[in-house]
Amino acid sequence: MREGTAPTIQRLDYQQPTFWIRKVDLSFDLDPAKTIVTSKLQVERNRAMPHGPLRLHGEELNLLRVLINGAGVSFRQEGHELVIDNPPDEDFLLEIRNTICPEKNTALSGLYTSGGSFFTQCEAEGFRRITYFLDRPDVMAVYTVTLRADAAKYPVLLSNGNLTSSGSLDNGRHFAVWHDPFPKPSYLFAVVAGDLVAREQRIRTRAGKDHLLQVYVRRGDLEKTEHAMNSLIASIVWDEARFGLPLDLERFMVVGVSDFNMGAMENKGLNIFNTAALLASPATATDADFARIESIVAHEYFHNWTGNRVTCRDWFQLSLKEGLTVFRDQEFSMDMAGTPSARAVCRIQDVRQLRAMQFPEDSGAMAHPVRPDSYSEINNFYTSTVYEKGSEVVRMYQTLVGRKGFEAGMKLYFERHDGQAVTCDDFAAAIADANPGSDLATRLDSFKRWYSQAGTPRVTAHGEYDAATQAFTLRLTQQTPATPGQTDKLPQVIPVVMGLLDRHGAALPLDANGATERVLVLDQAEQTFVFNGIASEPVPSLLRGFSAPVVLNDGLSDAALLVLMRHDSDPFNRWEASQRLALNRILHALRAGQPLTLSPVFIDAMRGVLNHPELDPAFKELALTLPGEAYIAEQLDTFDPQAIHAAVMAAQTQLASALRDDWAAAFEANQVQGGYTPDPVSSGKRALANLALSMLVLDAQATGDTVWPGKAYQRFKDASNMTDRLGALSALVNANAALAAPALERFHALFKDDALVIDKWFALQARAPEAEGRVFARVKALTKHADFTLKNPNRARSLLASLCMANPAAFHRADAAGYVFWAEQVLAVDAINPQLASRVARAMDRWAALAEPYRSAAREAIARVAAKPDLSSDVREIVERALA
Ligand code: 0A1
Ligand code: ZN
Repeated sequence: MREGTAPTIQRLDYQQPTFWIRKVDLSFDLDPAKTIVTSKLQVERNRAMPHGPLRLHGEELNLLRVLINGAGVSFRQEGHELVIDNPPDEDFLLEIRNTICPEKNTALSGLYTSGGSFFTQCEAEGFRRITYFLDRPDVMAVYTVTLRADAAKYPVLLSNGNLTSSGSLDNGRHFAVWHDPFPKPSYLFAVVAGDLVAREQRIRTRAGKDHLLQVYVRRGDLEKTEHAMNSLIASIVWDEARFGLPLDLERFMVVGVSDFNMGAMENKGLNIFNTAALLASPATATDADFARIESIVAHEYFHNWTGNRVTCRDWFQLSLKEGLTVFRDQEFSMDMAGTPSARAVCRIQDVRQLRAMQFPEDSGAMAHPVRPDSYSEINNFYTSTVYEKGSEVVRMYQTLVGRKGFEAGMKLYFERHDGQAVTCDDFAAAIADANPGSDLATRLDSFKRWYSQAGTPRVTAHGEYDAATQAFTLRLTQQTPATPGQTDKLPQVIPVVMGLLDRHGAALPLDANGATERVLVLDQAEQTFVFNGIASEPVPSLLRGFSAPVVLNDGLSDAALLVLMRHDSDPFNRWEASQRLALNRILHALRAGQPLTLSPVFIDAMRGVLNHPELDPAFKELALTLPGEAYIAEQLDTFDPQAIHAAVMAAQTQLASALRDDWAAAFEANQVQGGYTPDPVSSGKRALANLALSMLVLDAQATGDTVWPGKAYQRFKDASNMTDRLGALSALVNANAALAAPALERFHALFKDDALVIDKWFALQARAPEAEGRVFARVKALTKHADFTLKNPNRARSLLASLCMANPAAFHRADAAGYVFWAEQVLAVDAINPQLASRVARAMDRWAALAEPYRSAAREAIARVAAKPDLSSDVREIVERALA
């Protein structure tokens, strides 16, 4: 859709609709070139609102007729609206017929075809690309849907809810009628029609109800659905046990599609998944894929309550469902992981993701609050801030009221709002009202600043120990940096979970009862907390478990960080200390403009982690992985991507060489015997073995040794699962070993028929560490590869997002060729799929913090894109915010 001048929507302009639609009767005559949609709507005036015309949303529709109560009616089409100026005062039946062209719908919003089948995507505003409607989440209706299609080409016909009838029609066509008893907003509507097969499972839940679960995929993919089905069953069991939330449908369906803009979609009873977030087999999916699938299946299932039963009043409230549902899927993954250490690994991975994606967002051109104040294209606000920071906000509720208190708050939320479309304020009120007198309830107004203020708060800690009085005084200050459109920020409510350790690492009692952990509530710009009876100078362990989404500056010395890394009872802070030690070194070298040299103390500390007899391999792998380049950039006012990359590579090479024998021992010690399972213990071992192998091949590259590259190649060839195979291949490619080329060729030949694996093949090459422009040149060449296409979002992302968003040193080039490439690709994708284009466009979010010459060249490239007259509203909003 070309439409350069989409209006800006303001949160405070919200008004109820002037009409409600209570019942929807839809029928589809499915045909890829021309689908006929007939819609019968039961409409009633909203008496709470002043009289006005009925204005329905519609885009890319070919209107055939409009009837009210069976008779013709006068109407007009105004932009993207169908306006009926004088509808009846009493309830009426509105009938609309229109056609659409699914096979030309490359934007993948609305009804489209993929691999010869039909799929829909209606969130956020895709329903209006199917038929005219009040396409807003506060209009909730009960849907009955009739599908008619060619029986041979589309034997499976699905929609939301329960199948009420089906049968044959003339001319080789057939039909199915679906009824969904739950009122829902249009964004949760879905249709699927095609030649699909299903894995089925019948279950009886705790509540004693029987349900049919189905996972639909293309023929040939069925054996890759076992993990998704198991994940679904585990999610159902978990939600009932943890929050008392049962499955409310007799039939729950999940469908995979290869062309999809996001991970998956929670349509009521008919979740639709990107195949990348659904299909897994040991031979084709990595441990990380298995974990991601489990969490996305859970996420979509959990939306059935947090999103579908209770939905959003308007799209500014998106985090009401997304932040809460991410929190729920993160809790689920932790509970599934089991041991405290495996839980900590989950938490560390989530925080790493937040820091790599959300922190840069919060300090860039697109910074926005968890509940944004304005947008021109809502699809641009499915962001890491709304999702991941939103989840951290929900986690802080739980930290402030406790786990039981949070569960009570959730119960009250559903008691009050089941079947309604509500706001983030309603959620906050429910949690606070269920916990009167709590740290949350007494500060609710200031706590809600987490929804309204953008930017990552900076917390500074300063400790002072008085040996004479045995008192430790901790002074905490906070400040949130200015973000676009928000200069002055008020203090936020920051729960700081903390403990004190003595010099030897023993936990010190913090009060007369001997408690060794406390939650400090920082709610002022500056506050002091005094701990008495502290026998010796302590090392503070602050923000345990990452108890708030802030940047903490605690000024701890390396010696103190080493105490935490070795002894903290909080595994998150042990990991954090290891990262801080590495980060300090890298930042020191960058600030001094000197080459990086790792100190013997640091090397010994890392060796201590690697050889530790008790630490889990998964934890070791995380602690020994250096901080990401994007996170390092976040620590600097202006950053030079090439200098950061050089420093990280130097640290990696030194760590590879100094621990050579230890890596070799770790590689041998972490081989997993027996059949493949993606459990936390085996995947932790594989992760550490793969890290060790990559270090050994990197080191071999520097010394000229050929043994480890040879071993890596052998392992690549013999691997019995994708984690090991891809690990070995990455080790060769990342070190630019001579064997990388034959391995890549072999990999492609092996998996040429498996699109999801070929995506990995592209991504791996686009993410390889840059050296002398090789990676950039490779990516440019790969855009011409026979398997490359911009039409499939997974494939396009495998090259474009990998280069522009995940490989700063290959992208930010002194000759600006990366930016020229970015501009070309954004424009090319925009003509096909605006949502996808605007995601890639966001690679430039942080241009203003780049050092020269990158900064000026980046700005110029953005300006060139912005100068194009026919940009989509999606990309226009991104580039205009960047230049503002
Ligand atoms: N609600 C989905 C995410 C989603 C959003 C938009 C989409 O199309 C534009 C698709 C999916 C979720 O949170 O999983
Ligand atoms: Zn979601």
